[in-house]
Amino acid sequence: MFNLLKKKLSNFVDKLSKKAKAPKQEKLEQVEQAPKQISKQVAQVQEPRASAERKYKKEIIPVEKPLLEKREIKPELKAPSKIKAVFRKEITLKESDIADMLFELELSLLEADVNESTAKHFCEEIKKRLLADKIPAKDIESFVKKRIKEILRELMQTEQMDLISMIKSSEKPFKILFLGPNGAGKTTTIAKLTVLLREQGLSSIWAASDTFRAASIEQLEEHAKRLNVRLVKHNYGADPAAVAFDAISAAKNSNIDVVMIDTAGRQETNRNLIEELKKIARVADPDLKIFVGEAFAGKNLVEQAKQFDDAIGIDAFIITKLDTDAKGGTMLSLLHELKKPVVFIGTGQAYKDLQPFNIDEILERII
Ligand SMILES: Nc1nc2c(ncn2[C@@H]2O[C@H](COP(=O)(O)OP(=O)(O)O)[C@@H](O)[C@H]2O)c(=O)[nH]1
Ligand SMILES: [Mg+2]
Repeated sequence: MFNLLKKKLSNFVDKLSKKAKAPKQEKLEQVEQAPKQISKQVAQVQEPRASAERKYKKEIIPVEKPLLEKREIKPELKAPSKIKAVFRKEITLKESDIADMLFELELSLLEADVNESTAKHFCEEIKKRLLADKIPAKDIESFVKKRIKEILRELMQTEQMDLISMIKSSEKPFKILFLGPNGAGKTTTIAKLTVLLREQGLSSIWAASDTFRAASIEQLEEHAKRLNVRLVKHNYGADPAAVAFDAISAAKNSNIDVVMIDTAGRQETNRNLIEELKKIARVADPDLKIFVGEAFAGKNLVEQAKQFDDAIGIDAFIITKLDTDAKGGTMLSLLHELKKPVVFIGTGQAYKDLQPFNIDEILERII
């Protein structure tokens, strides 16, 4: 009886709170959820393999915290160092004091998707520098932790890139070519970046230069409709470079600030794709070539980014899907091996989910 009453009451409260929701709020939510819905619709029409891939990716459930616990990273002082620490203000560490700690550090880097060669290099460098450090005897643990982060930050340092001032100070139109594997988030990122630039008073036009993948043009068209952005498109199978060329001409004629060129990717890089992208780059002569990759793609992504860089040249990265359980170590490998700035990170499927990159937040997830 009591349970029945409780259930009725909760249904009633539910109904009330639904009614009370302001219509404006609902509209806002609809717009914010748009990329998610569009991707859903697109997935339904895409070829079976692609939608199977998509389904697999959707099953990666976003979590608040990383799934793996952080490993304990602290030096284990052996007897001689311990004795020294009692009598001196500063001590130097011995290799045996930090061997276990470096092992744990290497494991946590690997678990966070940092690739093997980068993880090894980081640990070697940290070892070299820690052994040379004079460490305050009272504060060994916190000093070492701080120092490790400092060294990592330094090893991954790239030049800063302020995309907005770069666009504002360049000749119009500013042309951005988006590159990267299939499903990495290029199309969604274009929509997100358009919203972000619009807030800065910058207008955009899109080139639907992914003429390869089923439903890619419709996906971009849906976003264009919702965001009221001009889109230049040809048919499937058309020359992607010609689409880019037309979008640039349209931007010049209409005094539009930015041209964003969406391109096709493949899971595996192949010659045709590289040749196609090279041609787009030749014809469009972009001011910026952004490689879009997923945070959990790991080693493959670094290899693919290197191939793209060799063939076409990459200026910057946008790393997506940091809202999933990915710790973001892929980014450390990319930064270290390719030395290009990360201009933004993707943190969800809504238009607002594009944020500036902060290396400390990523390091905080890992160590
Ligand atoms: N969770 C999450 N999903 C994203 C993010 N960026 C893109 N996606 C999703 O990833 C899927 C593929 O994106 P899409 O833009 O079509 O990739 P493209 O093939 O590189 O153009 C879509 O379902 C997007 O909604 C992100 O930052 N977080
Ligand atoms: Mg796409």
